[in-house]
Amino acid sequence: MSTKITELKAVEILDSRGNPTLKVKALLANGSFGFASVPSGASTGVFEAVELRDGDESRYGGKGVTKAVEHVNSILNDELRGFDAENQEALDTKMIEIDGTENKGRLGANAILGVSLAAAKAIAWSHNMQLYEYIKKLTGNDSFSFPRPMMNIINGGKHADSGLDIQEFMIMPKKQEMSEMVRIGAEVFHTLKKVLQEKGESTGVGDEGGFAPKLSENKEALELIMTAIEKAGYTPGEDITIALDSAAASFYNKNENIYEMSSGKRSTEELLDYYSELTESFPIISIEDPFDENDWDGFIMMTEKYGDTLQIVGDDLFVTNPKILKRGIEEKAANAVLIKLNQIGTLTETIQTINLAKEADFKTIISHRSGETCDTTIADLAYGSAAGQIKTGSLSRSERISKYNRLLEIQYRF
Ligand code: 2PG
Ligand code: MG
Repeated sequence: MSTKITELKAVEILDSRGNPTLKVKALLANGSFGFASVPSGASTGVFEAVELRDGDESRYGGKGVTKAVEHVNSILNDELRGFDAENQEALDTKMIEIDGTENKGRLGANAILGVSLAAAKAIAWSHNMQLYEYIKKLTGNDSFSFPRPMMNIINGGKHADSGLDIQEFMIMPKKQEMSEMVRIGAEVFHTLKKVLQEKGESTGVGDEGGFAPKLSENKEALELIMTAIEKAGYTPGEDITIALDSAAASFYNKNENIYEMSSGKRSTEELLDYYSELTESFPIISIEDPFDENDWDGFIMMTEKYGDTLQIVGDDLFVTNPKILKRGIEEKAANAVLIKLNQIGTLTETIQTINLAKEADFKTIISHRSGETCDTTIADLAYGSAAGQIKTGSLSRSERISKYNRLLEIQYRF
């Protein structure tokens, strides 16, 4: 039976922050279909593909996505009806051509990504494959692997009003089995809640489900996490290591070329010293976006100095864009890349970036956005592409847990 597209349909739904996003359905001639919901960031990189929003202040404060929905239901549905979805690369290339811009700004990367993923899921179903099996085939990989998670248990930056400059304080349990890592993460999360309660701190959570206590210094957050790890019965550094996402663009003053933190202003060099202090005091193995995305010198300096022992991750820096990553590889501006489907807007380009990174011995981390739905595509992407790591939030809120649960289902062959 044919795998030609018979219908593409999008609707406007809400994400985990209560903001509109798209859910897309792709229907094939053989009766198979796939659904995909599109995530949305808050600390977005300047060079990300365009997330098309209506800008009509009378609906959702301008955040509606009816234009992007309409682009799926009219332009993409008309142009792609009869197109064989079997060839993911041809489909994604065709959408890029129809859009006609460098940054997917006409149709919207949110519209294009929704179709790209819904079609991939429909094809996987057509072949009676799990999505991760299909993704493995697309990546040309020869094995699956469970990702080591980065679990964001204290939220700062643009994801909470905790007052912390660093956006994400993450724990990384060290175990072979996914279910063990999820269990350890949940145990530490619950212990941290008790630690915060005992100190009279808030246990409300931020956008990614981590706690958002009002703290003034990043070190305080790290100390609380160390206490929670120990109280939960684990040894920091041995059983669990720490990863940070500074999302430094959010505290960078472009005009003065200075990082404005709650503990004072820092130049690039001073910020680098601050990170070195943190890594000496805590078992930190990974720092994401330690500098602003335009501060390439900072990234290069850090990679040269600490790249042998520390994972330095480009998120806003590379925006999952193979062209920008290529520059990063040539200039040795990091040694790892964060992978977000909606930063680039198609499955094909996302896979190109993953493969490019792997060829250059860069580590890859598949990531959620701070605005999510319960769509679990990234769990399959992490396992099927053997990316090595996944960043999908804390151990609370269903839009975060859904990805961990999907990985558990994969482990249990459920
Ligand atoms: C990040 C992400 C996800 P956002 O900076 O890595 O944690 O945040 O989706 O807001 O860009
Ligand atoms: Mg980031």
